[in-house]
Amino acid sequence: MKSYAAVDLGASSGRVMVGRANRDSLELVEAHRFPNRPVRTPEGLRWDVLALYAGVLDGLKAAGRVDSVGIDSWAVDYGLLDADGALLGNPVHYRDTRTEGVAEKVWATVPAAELYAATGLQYAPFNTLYQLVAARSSAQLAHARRLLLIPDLLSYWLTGEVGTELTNASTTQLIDPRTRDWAYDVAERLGVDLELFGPLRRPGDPAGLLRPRVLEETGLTGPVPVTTVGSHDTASAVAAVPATGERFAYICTGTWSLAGLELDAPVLTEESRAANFTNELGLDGTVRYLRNIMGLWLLQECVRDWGDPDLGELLRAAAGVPALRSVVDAGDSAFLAPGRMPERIAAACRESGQPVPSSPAEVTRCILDSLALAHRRAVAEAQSLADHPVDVIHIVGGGTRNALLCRLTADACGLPVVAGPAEAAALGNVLVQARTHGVVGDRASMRRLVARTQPLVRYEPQGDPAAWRAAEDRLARA
Ligand code: LFR
Repeated sequence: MKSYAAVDLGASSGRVMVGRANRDSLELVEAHRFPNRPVRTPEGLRWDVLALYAGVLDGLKAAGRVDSVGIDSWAVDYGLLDADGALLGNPVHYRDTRTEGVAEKVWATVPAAELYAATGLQYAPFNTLYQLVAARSSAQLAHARRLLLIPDLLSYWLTGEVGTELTNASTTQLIDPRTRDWAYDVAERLGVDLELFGPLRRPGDPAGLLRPRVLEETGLTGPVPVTTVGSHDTASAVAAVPATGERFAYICTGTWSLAGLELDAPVLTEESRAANFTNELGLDGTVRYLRNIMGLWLLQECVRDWGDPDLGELLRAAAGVPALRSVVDAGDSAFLAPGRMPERIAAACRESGQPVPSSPAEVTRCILDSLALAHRRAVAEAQSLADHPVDVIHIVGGGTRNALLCRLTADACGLPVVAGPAEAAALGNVLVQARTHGVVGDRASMRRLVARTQPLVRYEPQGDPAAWRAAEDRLARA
């Protein structure tokens, strides 16, 4: 069996996984996991991208013999290179505040409705477009000759070749989801130089060979190709959703919850814009029609604030707290920035006239109820906006380990939830490499392979649907 290294970088940790696949089996082993610790510098919040690259090299060394390497990470962020190909500064973190107020400036030139019609992208303050407009008069941008999204930057360091992977490029707000090419008009009107980006690449395209120096560093024997995968982690995760039919919704859980549908064409209606659904691109020209929900970030930040108590105990205690006492809007970008999360959640409850959760167990319950409620809304609205009904919800990613969240989501949505796999992004990354090398079949057979080989847990909806409806109304009135 062939071996594929999947580099998968998340907001709080990175990993190099080794996948082995053929038509009947799919195995994934962790070679190396390393922390991703953003740094608050005097200039703002930055990614420590050199530490990440060091983690990738250590991981490739630990991986041993591999037939190919694929890289995926979170979206929207980038590094700039100067004329010598050297990195200009540390990439800015998407939770940095530099884009505050920038959207309004952009909309003064290209109205929000026009921007949505042209790019299909949700409003999020961190879209690359807003970041670039925020950086417009910076010395770094003035000196930049190349802009590489995070996975493309790592790929460049590994191979010396530049490119812009399409699924991740679709999160920049500079891609037209109908043509799957650049939104030239938007870029021109907003003064964004598309020449900064390397040529577009699609999942499956070759991305170069590990450089001799990288082979030396990692002890690998060449040639080792880097294969373009869905380099947006969410695109890779959606590729590994173990759906066996067409009528499914997915929720990719982790730091974020990305809840939505896989479609053949974008939904660019005004209703869709008002509901803030995004049309990002997936494998094979598919559209990931989804909503960003704050996700387990809310809990991660609280846990950090509480001094890292045992998560298992916290969740057991939260399961015993009465349901739906207070809920917050888990889609609210007011929760985007780090810090003081328990206080911010308490304040949101107080301001909406609900009981204020005080113990960690109560706050945890409030967060999980709120996430389940946000999942319910997103799944219901996506179905109606896209006219694409579903019978099942697949939860993939780290949140599948949180049984309470999966159960609450099934109850809130009134639909069965199939949870797993937890390492969906790494599996999707491996599967695209395996497909490119002729080892597995098309998208549907990749999904069937995941369904046959990975442990999945099914949750049937229970409880009182009226209670969720009432909580939803309460939140809508707040
Ligand atoms: C998830 C994710 C989301 C994207 C957010 C920011 O890891 O990639 O899809 O909206 O991070 O990049």
